[in-house]
Amino acid sequence: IRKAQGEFALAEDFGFNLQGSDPHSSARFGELHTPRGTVETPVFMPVGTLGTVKGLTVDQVKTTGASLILGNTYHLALRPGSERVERLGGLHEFMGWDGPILTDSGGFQIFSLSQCAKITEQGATFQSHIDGRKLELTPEESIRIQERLGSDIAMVLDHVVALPAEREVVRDAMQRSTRWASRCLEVASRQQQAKFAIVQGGLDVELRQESAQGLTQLPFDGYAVGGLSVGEPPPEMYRMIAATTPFLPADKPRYLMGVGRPIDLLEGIARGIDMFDCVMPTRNGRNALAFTWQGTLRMRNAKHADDRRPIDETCPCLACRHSRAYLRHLFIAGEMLGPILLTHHNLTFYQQLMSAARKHIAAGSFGEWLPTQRGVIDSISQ
Ligand code: PRF
Ligand code: ZN
Repeated sequence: IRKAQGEFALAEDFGFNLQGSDPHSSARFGELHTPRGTVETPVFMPVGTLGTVKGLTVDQVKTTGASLILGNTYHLALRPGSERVERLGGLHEFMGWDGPILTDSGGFQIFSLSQCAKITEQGATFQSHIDGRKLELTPEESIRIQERLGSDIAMVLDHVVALPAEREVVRDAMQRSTRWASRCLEVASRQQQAKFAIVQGGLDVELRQESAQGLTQLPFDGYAVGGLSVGEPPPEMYRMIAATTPFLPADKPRYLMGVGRPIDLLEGIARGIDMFDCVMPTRNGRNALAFTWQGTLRMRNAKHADDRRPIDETCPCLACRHSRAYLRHLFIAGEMLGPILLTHHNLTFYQQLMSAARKHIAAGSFGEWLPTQRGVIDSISQ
């Protein structure tokens, strides 16, 4: 058992092997071992909030190159319910994905989705965004839900505050998040499931460091940086990442939650981040925005109407078997294949971006490569 003799133990069959780092930045590459397979890092996790990466079959998700996906405690607990998922064999069996899954704890979703959430020391009370039911989520219950879902990596319940906020409010939420993280570890009973803590502390370097120092006293399998990409300017976010990662153990994976644009992933990697998730490739794909190495393309734009070229000549995705003209037509006609194909393209692009980053780190050229991407992959392509 996890807590033999009142002690905590790290998860079984879980480990992180650092394989190398870049001489000119804090970028690293490695392997994350999970009971359901090995993940090469830096890694991007497609978001599968409700037990589906919206629009794609699990086989299609695999063909984008994705190895690890994200699910959400908050959404799955509301619908279809974690007991039901458990009875049906767990989340992997339920959705048909046999690779590793990371589940988020619900902390951020309560903060961003539910009306009039109230936080006490015990936990969060909030209204369901589906039917308005009043619900409570404690750190212990979040872990029990994630254990029933059977994910490979569970996140602790954290208290995320809207920014800007008074320093005392940010400090209070950060310190509560640390106490909650400790309570999460105390109830954890599934030894095959890794547990990750989440650093909070707003845009305050000292609070970020206090958070990291508190959480790293506890035996977590990995550490996330939370509370960022909530509307602050990107340079502020980069500054917070750079202020936090030096206080996290080098031999544990580091996960930047809910980030971001392609350039944000590269800037995160340069500051020592190993894992990312974001709805950007999927949500923007459904909304006709394509990511490319030359920047973004708006596929509804009339300029594509007669363009026989694919989005990207070298992209192996399902969308790039078709012309820009055809993809534009699908969106203009409101056909569901448009969002499906563009989701596949964007996820494929994000995976290729991570693959290129790993190659450059391994070759020691990441620090030189990153500046060549600034202002290019984050531009509006002509
Ligand atoms: N906490 C949790 N999930 C998250 C975040 C967080 O701070 C973020 C912040 N961008 C995204 N997802 N639990
Ligand atoms: Zn493509």
